[in-house]
Amino acid sequence: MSTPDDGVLTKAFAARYGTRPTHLSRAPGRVNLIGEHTDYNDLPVLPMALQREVRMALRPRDDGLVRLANESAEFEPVEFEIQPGIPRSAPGHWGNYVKAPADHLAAHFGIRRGFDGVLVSDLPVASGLSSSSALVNTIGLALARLNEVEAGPLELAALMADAERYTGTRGGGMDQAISMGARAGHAARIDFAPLRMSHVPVPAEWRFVVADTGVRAEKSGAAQRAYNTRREECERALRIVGETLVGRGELPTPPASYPALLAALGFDGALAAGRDALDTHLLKRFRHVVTEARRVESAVDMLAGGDLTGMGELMDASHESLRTDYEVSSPELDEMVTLAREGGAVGARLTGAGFGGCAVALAPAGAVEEVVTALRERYWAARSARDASADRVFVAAPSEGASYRALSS
Ligand code: NG1
Repeated sequence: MSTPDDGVLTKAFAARYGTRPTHLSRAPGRVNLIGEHTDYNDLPVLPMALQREVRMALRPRDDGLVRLANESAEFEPVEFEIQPGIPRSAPGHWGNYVKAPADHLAAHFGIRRGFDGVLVSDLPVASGLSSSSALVNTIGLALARLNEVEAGPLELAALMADAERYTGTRGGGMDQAISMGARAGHAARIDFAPLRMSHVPVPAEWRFVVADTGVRAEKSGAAQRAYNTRREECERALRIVGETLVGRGELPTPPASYPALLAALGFDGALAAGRDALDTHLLKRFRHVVTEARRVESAVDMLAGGDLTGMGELMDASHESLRTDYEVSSPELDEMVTLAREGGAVGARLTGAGFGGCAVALAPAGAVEEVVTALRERYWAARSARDASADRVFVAAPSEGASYRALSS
């Protein structure tokens, strides 16, 4: 049976292509609860999928053409032929997120069959809620299924993380993994290299509030450069710490990854080695990454044990570390986090890469309305009424990962 959403999409599809769509592909956005800028260092994260998502009605074609229209007038239709080495659209063009999975699946699985599609999304763009990975997953899942590529959710998620790098951001794999593999009612601890996922139920009386600052952190501009720079700094810090440890005879060979360093030295040993080996700037980046990984481990215990206050404290500490050591917060994110706490949240932090986008706050069910009202009235009422729509601040529902299914005719 079609949901009302499917009905709208089916109509739009028929109006554009003069026939009915046969399938629906969808993938949710995510909010990361804790573990920021750890994924590309192969250290764990703790996100959950959102009730907001990208949905696409489609009909497979017999040739290799992809034709895709976006219900939002902001995004012009895209059309291209599936092949390895698909020419890119201009930097920042949404078509690159459609071409990315097609290019990657063509190169690795030789897929050749395209589709006609119409797509809608209720995820805000460039807000740290992974609208880009939800789009990549929606397209990638559809292309994999209609070309009969045999890959389970985790394998597909890893492929999509590689695919998204086509767009120019050297991202980690968190977003694609949670969007592809999430379980309703659960957050997930995700580990990398190799990708692993373990589902943790979200206590029934906990509420995560997502609040958009309205400041876009475009992954094609300055935010992309700042993100890629952070990643290089982390690699450099690891290399210097490793070489210093080897030079002193404390390790036989430099650790190849952050998990290897932590396995050899533990959290405190790694922090001490960083203090000895790094200059002030690199030490800040290194300290954030190592302490954030430790916070993720504790947060999994807090979630599993229902320790709301403990989880709130970890979220506060994460924000502080992102603000002062990793330097990816902004005045608007800091304001949102402060207002959330003043409104009754037990903890709050920026979520996603930072530089703008959203904050996430934790509150007990009984206090959540006050937190939401505080953020709407104290943050958004101070700004233009046009921007202050109710969906700028919403309560996240831990949702199911991506799916692909036939539409009833
Ligand atoms: P956002 O801000 O949602 O695009 C980015 C990366 C993640 C992760 C976070 C920081 C992509 C697609 N996503 O998320 O992998 O590194 O920043 O924790 O690059």
